[in-house]
Amino acid sequence: MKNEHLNEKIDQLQHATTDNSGEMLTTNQGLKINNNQDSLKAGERGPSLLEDFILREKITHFDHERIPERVVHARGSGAHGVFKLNKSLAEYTKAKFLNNVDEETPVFVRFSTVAGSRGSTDLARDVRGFSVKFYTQEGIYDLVANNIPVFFIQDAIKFPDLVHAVKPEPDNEIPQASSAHNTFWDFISLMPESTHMIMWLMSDRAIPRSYRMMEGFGVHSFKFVNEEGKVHFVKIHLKPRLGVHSVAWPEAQKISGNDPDFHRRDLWEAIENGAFPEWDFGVQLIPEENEHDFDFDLLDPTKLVPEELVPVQLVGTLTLNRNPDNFFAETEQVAFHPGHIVPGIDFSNDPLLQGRLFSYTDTQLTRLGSPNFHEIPINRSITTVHNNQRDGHMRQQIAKGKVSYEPNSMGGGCPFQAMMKDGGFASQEERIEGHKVRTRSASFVDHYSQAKLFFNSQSTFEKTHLQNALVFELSKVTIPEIRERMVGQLAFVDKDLANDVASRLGVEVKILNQPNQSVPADADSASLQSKEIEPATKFSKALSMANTVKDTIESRVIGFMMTDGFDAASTDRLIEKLEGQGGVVQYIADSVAPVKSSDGQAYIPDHALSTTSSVCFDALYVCAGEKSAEGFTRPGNKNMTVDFINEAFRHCKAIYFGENTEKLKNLTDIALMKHDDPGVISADNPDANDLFVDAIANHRVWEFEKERNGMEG
Ligand code: HDD
Repeated sequence: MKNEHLNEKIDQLQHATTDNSGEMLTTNQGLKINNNQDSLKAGERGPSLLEDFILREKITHFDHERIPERVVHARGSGAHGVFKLNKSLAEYTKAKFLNNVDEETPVFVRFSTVAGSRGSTDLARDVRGFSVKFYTQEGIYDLVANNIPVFFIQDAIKFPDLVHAVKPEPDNEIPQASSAHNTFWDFISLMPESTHMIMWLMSDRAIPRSYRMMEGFGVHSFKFVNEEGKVHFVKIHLKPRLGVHSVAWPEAQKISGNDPDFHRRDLWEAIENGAFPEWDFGVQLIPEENEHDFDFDLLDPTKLVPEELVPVQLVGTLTLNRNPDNFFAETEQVAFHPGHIVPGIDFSNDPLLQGRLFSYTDTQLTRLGSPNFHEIPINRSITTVHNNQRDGHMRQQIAKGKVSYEPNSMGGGCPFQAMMKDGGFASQEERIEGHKVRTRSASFVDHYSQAKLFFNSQSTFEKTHLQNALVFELSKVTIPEIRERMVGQLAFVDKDLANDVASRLGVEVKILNQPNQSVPADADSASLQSKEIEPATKFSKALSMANTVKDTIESRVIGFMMTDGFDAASTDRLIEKLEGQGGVVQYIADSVAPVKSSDGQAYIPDHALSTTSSVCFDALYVCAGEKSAEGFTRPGNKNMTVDFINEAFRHCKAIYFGENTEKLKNLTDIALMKHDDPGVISADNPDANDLFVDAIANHRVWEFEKERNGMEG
C-alpha cells in the first residue's frame, strides 16, 4: 500500500530509508558482526574487556537514544499526504502551490496534545495541534495550527507563564496531561483575555473522537500578497470531511486507561485500511483596506472572524495517505515553524505570531541539537538548498569549493540573489509609524463578547457538557479564592452558566471588580479592564458541533457481541452493509477463542470482553440468537456483558439488538427508558439495519443523554 502513494517528498525520503530484509548485522562502521549475544570477556566467567568496541558502540548509542521532548506538544502522531488545489487563489496570493489548480503538493502532518509528556494519554482535555508541512516547489511552507481558532493569550511574552501554569506543578510534577489543577486556574482566573479560549477548551472540542474528525485553524491573521502586491488578510481553515465529533468526558477518562494510544492507533489504522482522512482547505479573505471594519481587532489572536461576516471559501483538499516508516526519524524529528513561508504569504503584526517567529527555530536547537536540523530527511525541502551557511554539528551537505561568502568573485558570485520575478522572497512593504512602546492596543481589550458568541452558539447538550467540564476542572482546584475568581469571570459570559457552576462548587457568584492583573504595573488598569459588551454577531452556526457532518459511517468502529450459536445469516448481512459503507466491524466474545455460529462457521473474535471496553467502540450490535440473550456465559461475564452495554448506552451510542435478544436488553438500563430513542434499535423493525446506519452516522444521541443516565424520565 505504501508505495502506491509516491510523490517527490516520499521519493526523496526513500534515499534515506534502509531495509534490513536479507541483510547481515553490522556495526555503524559497516563491519559484519559475528556474535550479538555475548560481550568480550577475559575468561568465560571473567570481567568484560574495555576493548569490546562492539559492546561499547551498541551501549553508547543506546545511552543517547533519547532527545528532549518538545516543551509543548510533546505527544503527537504524524502521517504523510498530499494537498491538492481545486480553485486557484492567484487573485490573492502569488504562492505557486495556491495558484495552479490540480497541482499536488506533498505534505507531512503532525497532530498533538499540548500539555502532556511524550508518553501521556491521547484523550486529555486539551487543545490539539494540527501542523502541516507543505513541501512546495518554492520551499517549505508550515501551517502550525490548532483545532481551536483562538488562543489563551494576546502576546507571546505571556506564553511561558501560560505553559508553566498548565504543565504539572513544579514541586511534585502532578498532574500529568491535565489542566484540572490549581496553577492553571489561578493563572486563567487572573487573565480575562483567556475567557474565549476557555469556552472552547471546556467544550467537547477538547476531547475529539479522532484526529480525523477535528478542524484545523491557522489562528492568526496572516497575509496573502498577489503578483501586483495587493494584500488580503487571511484566516486558514481545515474542515474534516468526516465532520467534527467528540467523545464524552467520562468516556475520555476511561479510554485513557484502556487505550492511551486511542488517537494514534485510530489514525494509523485508518490509513493502513485505506480510509484516508481528508480535509477541505478553506480561506477567509479580507482586503487590507477593510482591516478596521470589525468590532474586534484582526491582529488579536483571541478573536475569530465569524463565518457569517466572512464566509470560508473551500479551495483545496488535504489527504493523508501514508503512515511514516519510522516514528522517531519522521514524527519526532519533524520541525515546524510558522516562519517557514513562501512568496505570496506574509505575517501580520499579531503580537502572538511575532513572538512565535522567534521561538520555533530556537526550540529546535535544543530539541534536535544542531542548526542543521533542516537537513534531517523529514525536514528537507524538495527544492535544493544553496547558501553560504557552513558546518555545525552533524552537517550532511558537502558544499564544494573555497567560497562560503557573498559577494564573491571566486565563485562567480554564486549562489546569487534571486529576483522577485524568479521567486525571490521579499517581505511585503508595510508603512509602520509609531512610538516604541511596551503596551497593549485598546482594540484588544474586549475579552468577553466572543466568549458569549461561542457559548450562545452551542446546542443545549453542548452547553451542558461545557458546564460539566468547568465543574469538573474547578472541583479539582483546592483553593476557594481561585474557584470564586473564576466563577466571577464566567458571569461576564453568561449569568446562568456562572450560577450553575457556582452552586455546584459551593461558592457565590460575585462580580468581582478585580484589578486586571494582566496589565503592567503603571498602567491605568481600569482602561484596560474588559467591559461587558454584547457581541455584534450573536450566533454562529459554524461554532457548534451539533451542525456538523452526520451522513457517513466511514471508519466508525462497530462492536459485534457474539456467543456460540449466534445467527450467521443476519450477522453477515449487517456486516456487508456496514463494511460496504466504510464501517469497521470488530467481534467481541467471551474470549478470543473462535466462536461458532448456528450454521457451524468459526468467527475469530478481535477482542475478549475482558480485554476491551465499550468506550473503544462507536456502536454495538448484539448478534441475533437465543444464546446471545443469556449474555456472555463464561463465569462472571454475564454482569460484564450488561455493564458493557449499559456503559455504551450512557455514552449515547447506537445499540442494536438482533432477533431473540430481548431478554438481554431487558437486563440493561435500556429497559428503563420511557421515550423512544433513535439510538436503540430492535430487529423487529423492518428498517432496523438502515436505522442502525443512520444512528451511527449521527454519532451520538446526545439529546437523550439525561434520560439515558437516569437524570430525566
Ligand atoms: Fe506553538 C509547538 C501551535 C503559540 C512556541 N505550537 C507547537 C506545535 C503546534 C503549535 C501545533 C507543535 C508542532 C509540532 O507538531 O512539532 N503554538 C501553536 C499555535 C499557537 C502557538 C496555534 C497560537 C496561535 N507557540 C505559541 C507561542 C509560542 C509557541 C506564543 C512561543 C512564544 N510552540 C512553541 C514552541 C514549540 C511549539 C516552544 C514546541 C516544539 C516546537 O515548537 O517545535 O516553539
